[in-house]
Amino acid sequence: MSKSKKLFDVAKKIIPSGINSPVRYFEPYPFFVKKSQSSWIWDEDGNKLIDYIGSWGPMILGHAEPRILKAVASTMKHGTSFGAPTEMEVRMAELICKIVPSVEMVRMVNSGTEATMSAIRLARAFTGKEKIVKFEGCYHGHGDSFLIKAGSGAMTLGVPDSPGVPASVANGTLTAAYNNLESVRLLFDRHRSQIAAVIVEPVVGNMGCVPPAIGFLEGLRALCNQYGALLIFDEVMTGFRVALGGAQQLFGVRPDLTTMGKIIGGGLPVGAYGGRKEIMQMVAPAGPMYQAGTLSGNPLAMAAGYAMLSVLSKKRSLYTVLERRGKQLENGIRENLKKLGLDLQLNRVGSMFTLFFTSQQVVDYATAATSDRAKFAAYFNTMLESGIYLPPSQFEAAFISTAHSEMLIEKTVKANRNALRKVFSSRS
Ligand code: KE4
Repeated sequence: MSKSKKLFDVAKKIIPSGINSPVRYFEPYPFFVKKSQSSWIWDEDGNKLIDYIGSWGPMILGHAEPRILKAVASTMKHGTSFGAPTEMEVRMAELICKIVPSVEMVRMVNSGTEATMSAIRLARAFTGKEKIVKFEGCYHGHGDSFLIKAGSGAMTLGVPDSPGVPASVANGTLTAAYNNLESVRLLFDRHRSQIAAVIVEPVVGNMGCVPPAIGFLEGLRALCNQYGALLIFDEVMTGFRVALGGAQQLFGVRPDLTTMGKIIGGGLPVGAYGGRKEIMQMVAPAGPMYQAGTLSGNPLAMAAGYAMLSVLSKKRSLYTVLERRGKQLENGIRENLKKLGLDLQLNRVGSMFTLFFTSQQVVDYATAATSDRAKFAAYFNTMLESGIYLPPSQFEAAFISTAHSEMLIEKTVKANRNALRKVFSSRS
């Protein structure tokens, strides 16, 4: 029996499904990771895999990046947590405000979920209104207000509306269709003075990768201005990923608040929310809106995050490399689809991508949901057997890092061709 299987058999008795986050699960059981380096991870049985998950986004520079490891190692000698302010928190806030176009003031938290929960509480406090608009298939963490037609693991498991969320909370969340401004306009017409904020993944990762249609983000900005609602860009995944300044830099649309996570922590638990100073000044103790956290701004997390953002901000050419690798992978997969006569959909924005097993162009939840999950599962397992680790769910984005060389991308393209041939050869 494999070591991963042995670990899984113990784990599933004492941890729900044996894993600490649903998206990590796949049949018959997930492998357990022993170590990582660059674009590689090794499981407990010595299998070496090219990793396109990268901890679900943070590992944009690859695993065990020396400058990040050094920053954490040198920091931990002086202690691991103080619960009091440190210089590194100031330097981190300065760097975030310098990098992210719309952020004038920022508060550190410990996860993307904390960031989005805090951002909507702040929007409600600032506007005095109660309802929020989210988009079907978008995922903003597991806060009660967001588990309404949610994406990511909730969509994968078929529980987009989780039990345990009180109706009183669910009623405060209105849902619209992504890339459909008319569906948002209708909600504003009906609930005009009650909507505090629209929260959106400016490039969706949690239905799989879905880019914004031309004019969509600009349209949301205009509607929020018209009706006095705040526009919140959830850049937990896109922040520092699709551009150094995130999707708001890439598409030139300024939200009122931005939520951040993943890359910002360099692999350690960090989230953040920030935006216009007049809004952020409402956050306690400067203002009345309460939000707190024992480990917010933790020294080790700040050291890792600051090292990560410093590397990204000092070497902007890294984004050119990410785009080049993404284009190489896209061209290779499109060539495979053409040669095999397959009508599948590849969506990519920079180093985020998803191959959808459907012939429909994927622009929202409804079109993403037309994907053939059984075929995707067969593809995922075949790629895994070839040493390529992709997200186990059709409704997740995969990620390229700067550590993914041209040679590794070429190897991935070859594995993609063989996997597609195998999955569709049994077409009967
Ligand atoms: P966390 O609480 O997992 O740090 O962040 C929540 C979150 C918020 N907003 C966006 C756009 C996100 O993508 C996420 C988390 N993404 C998932 C992957 N789809 C994290 C992986 C997991 O749930 O284990």
